[in-house]
Amino acid sequence: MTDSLISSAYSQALEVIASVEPRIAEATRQELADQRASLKLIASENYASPAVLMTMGTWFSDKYAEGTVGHRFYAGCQNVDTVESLAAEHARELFGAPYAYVQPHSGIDANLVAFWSILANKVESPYLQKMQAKNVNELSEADWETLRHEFGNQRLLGMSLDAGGHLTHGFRPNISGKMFHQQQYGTDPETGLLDYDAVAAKAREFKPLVLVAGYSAYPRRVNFAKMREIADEVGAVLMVDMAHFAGLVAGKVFTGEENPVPYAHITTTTTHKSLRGPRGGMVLAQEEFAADVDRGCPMVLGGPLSHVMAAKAVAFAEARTTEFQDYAQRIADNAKSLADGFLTRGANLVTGGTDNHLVLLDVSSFGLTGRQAESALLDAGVVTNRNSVPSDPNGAWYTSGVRLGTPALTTRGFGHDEFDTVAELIVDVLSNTEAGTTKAGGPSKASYVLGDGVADRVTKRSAEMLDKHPLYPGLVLS
Ligand code: DSN
Repeated sequence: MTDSLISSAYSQALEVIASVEPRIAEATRQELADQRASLKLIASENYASPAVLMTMGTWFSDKYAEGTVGHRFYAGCQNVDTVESLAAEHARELFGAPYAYVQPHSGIDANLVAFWSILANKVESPYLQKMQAKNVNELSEADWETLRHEFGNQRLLGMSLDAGGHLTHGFRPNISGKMFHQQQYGTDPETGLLDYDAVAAKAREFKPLVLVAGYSAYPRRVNFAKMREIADEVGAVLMVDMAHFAGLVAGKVFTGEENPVPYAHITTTTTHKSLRGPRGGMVLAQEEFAADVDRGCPMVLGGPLSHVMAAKAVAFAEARTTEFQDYAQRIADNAKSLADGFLTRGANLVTGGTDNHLVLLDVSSFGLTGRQAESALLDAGVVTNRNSVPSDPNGAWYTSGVRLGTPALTTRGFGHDEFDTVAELIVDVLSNTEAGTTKAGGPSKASYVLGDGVADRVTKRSAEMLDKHPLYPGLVLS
């Protein structure tokens, strides 16, 4: 697609929007301008292609399609069937998965579908036998009570939030920590690395039904063969949440034992992070779980977003190219450059480095909380998110870390030298930020004072790099 086509398509679309609600058209223009002008380092964000973005803006948005391909609760789903089948087919091929479910609206939804399907598949219950025989109406009150008891009494073991796991991996306040009896595994207190022997010991003692692997803020690769061995030893289902690194799997950077798909019973993901598709989720599964995952909508999810499933198909088509594989490799190479840039300037990184797409910077040596660091960086046009570090003394709200990822700026074309400069700029901001005080004069975990002139000099250096690597080059809005 040529630049002029994209420019005129978006310019005209914004005119149509402006004719109804000009403030939304204006906010949309401003969002592009802001994204173009900032260093986006949020590890879970990216820039989808114009083809992916445009696919989401169509009349597929208007169609209800609860159910699954060829088995809908609404008439007139023939084109949605085409879209969903194609997206699932691309996903199966891309990841080498026996089965793909492309309906989840987000990663959390995908995880809920996975939990549902594991419970439905593994828990012995009269409800399930009758449901499978399509005799749900025959369930007695006692059957339902048994089901509630059995579903509610299962165990899940996942990585703790402060070690890098996700809220849905059994964090107590999250629904996953309430629907299961849960325990969490952490990382080695000295190295910050996963200790497979410790995970195995915990699994042997706790005997979970579900062992969850995968992470949102762990800067290292995981050996999924070892995780599967642990799951098999204790009779657990291995569920892997690869939301953060799906692009590195699709791009064949994570292969062999670092590719979760052949080892996990169920793999979940988002489609918009390193995979660079539309916002959404997906479940990949071994055949034994397929029928239950397929009941995700309407058992767990609302109606599928057909326009987003269409965009997933487009994104998966992009991800099967050699260009995408090159992109995925550059994500990992750039993360190393970023990490080295910090280490040579004396900053502390959780685990001492990275071998995936993210680094976790411990900002306590700058005398700051994660919240203060995140805010000061934003003042200088560097967009990050604060994040807990293992055993974080500042908890999950203020935190002691900042998580930084390379997928988005790698899409813009940043390379080794630019990521080294990004580390330099971040260290400049943090070294010149002081923790503030509360109104009462005590130490504050939120307020901060950024030194004079720092934001200006960092923004200027960033702009030089951003101008060299424009976002959506050729897209000019009239
Ligand atoms: N919000 C995603 C992330 O930033 O990692 C996960 O929920």
